[in-house]
Amino acid sequence: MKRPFGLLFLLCLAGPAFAHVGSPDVFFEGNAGPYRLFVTVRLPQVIPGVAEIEIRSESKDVREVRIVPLRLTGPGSQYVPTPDLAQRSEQDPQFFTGSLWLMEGGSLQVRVQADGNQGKGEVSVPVPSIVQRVLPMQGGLGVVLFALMVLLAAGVVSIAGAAVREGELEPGASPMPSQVQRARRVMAFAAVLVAGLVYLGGRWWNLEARNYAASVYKSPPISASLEAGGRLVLRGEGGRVVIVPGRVARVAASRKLDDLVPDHNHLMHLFLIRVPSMDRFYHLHPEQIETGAFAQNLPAISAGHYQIFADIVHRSGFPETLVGAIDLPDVAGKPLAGDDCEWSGTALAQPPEDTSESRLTDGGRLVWDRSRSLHGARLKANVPLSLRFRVLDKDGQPAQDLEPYMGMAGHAEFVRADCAVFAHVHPAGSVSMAALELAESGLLPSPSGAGTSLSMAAHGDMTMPSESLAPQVSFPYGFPRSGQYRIFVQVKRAGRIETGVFDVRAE
Ligand SMILES: [Cu+2]
Repeated sequence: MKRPFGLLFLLCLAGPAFAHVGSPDVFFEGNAGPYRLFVTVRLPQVIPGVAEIEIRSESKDVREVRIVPLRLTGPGSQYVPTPDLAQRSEQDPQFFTGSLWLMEGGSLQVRVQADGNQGKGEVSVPVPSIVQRVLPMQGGLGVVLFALMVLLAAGVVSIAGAAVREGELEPGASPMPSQVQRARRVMAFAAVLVAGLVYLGGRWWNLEARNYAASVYKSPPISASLEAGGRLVLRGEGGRVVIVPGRVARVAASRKLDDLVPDHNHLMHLFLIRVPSMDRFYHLHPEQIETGAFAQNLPAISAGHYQIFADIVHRSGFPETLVGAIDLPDVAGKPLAGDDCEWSGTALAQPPEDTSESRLTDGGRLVWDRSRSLHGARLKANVPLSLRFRVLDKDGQPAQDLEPYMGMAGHAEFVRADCAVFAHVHPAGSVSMAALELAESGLLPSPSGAGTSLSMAAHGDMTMPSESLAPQVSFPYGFPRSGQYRIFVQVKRAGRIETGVFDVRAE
């Protein structure tokens, strides 16, 4: 009976979770009608599982918040179930929390409805739902279940024996030796039957466990090769996502990248980072040359080992980051064009040093308002933050020439020193902008016309690129785990794309 005992345990087979890369929680800042909300969605490790939702209202006039999960696109996305009431904190009336069951993987959204003195408002936060790992069975539960199984098996065998031996006896009579004999044979048969059932049950359990383990999301790989003339060719596949976990987890067959939609103007955002020093950084936008294949004429690049992160978004609104690496020689390259940009500078300091200022090419500076971002002096992992950066011109004055870069006030990439975390974040948060557009298209416009979530200040006003933006940009994000991070913050000033770089340790 040792084997069935072992069968009762699900092994912890998988490593950490990936959605950007190693950063599965969703951070969002936007407007629900008249109310500005900061929404954090902490994803469960397993699906089905419970997501924890935290909502902070900027103003005091939100009385009630309701939340509900539903699909982002396709069947089910139009029919909104009855939302749950979020709990309002007693100590902090601007803070609301709630738990939501996520029943399936794939591209979901969390609808947030706020009600208060200024009427109702609604916003929708896209949530890529993935299986992060297989949870092991708790030891105590395993022992209890094993004991119950032994009791049940022994009970079945002894009941079968007793039925044959004593079922037809008159009260007070003893069983005949022939009945005892028959009972023994029946008990032996029942024992074999029960053992067979336990064995088959174990097989079924293991199959389920294996299927589930196969649905654990891993960042899909991308391979890169350098062709003559400095042309980089990339080939990738999508990751596997459980669509409907049930008796047997169904894993989506969408391994092909044949359903991509542009995310802030481009099908792919490609990041090349020289590692381990992180002293070279390129944000490029390759063209699709065939299904799953992209090509990019490289700018001048100095030789080294480069980490590749490539952001894409599927038609369903499900974002993925493809991960790879390539050793590059010195590439003469072509001049940068369009939205492409590069940065080169100092290597990551060892031991790690925090920085809060970064020089820009024209002598201006990007300054991280750390006092606003940090709770206390130290930056803690897993705490939702609004990281705010001020843009100063070369005279130290707030820059007046900030303009939208790919439709937004800024773009930030958070990279852990070992590349185990990569997140491409915007003023609206860690959500994919293409998914956010899908989420908003499902919302009814508010009567005032000011209803949808994207404030133009946060988003950057695409209709008036000539008008300059406020000289600051903020990013809602939480460092998913402790470690040394480099943050690349990108803004556009007077037609020039500028990158500021910040180093920080999260604890
Ligand atoms: Cu971006």
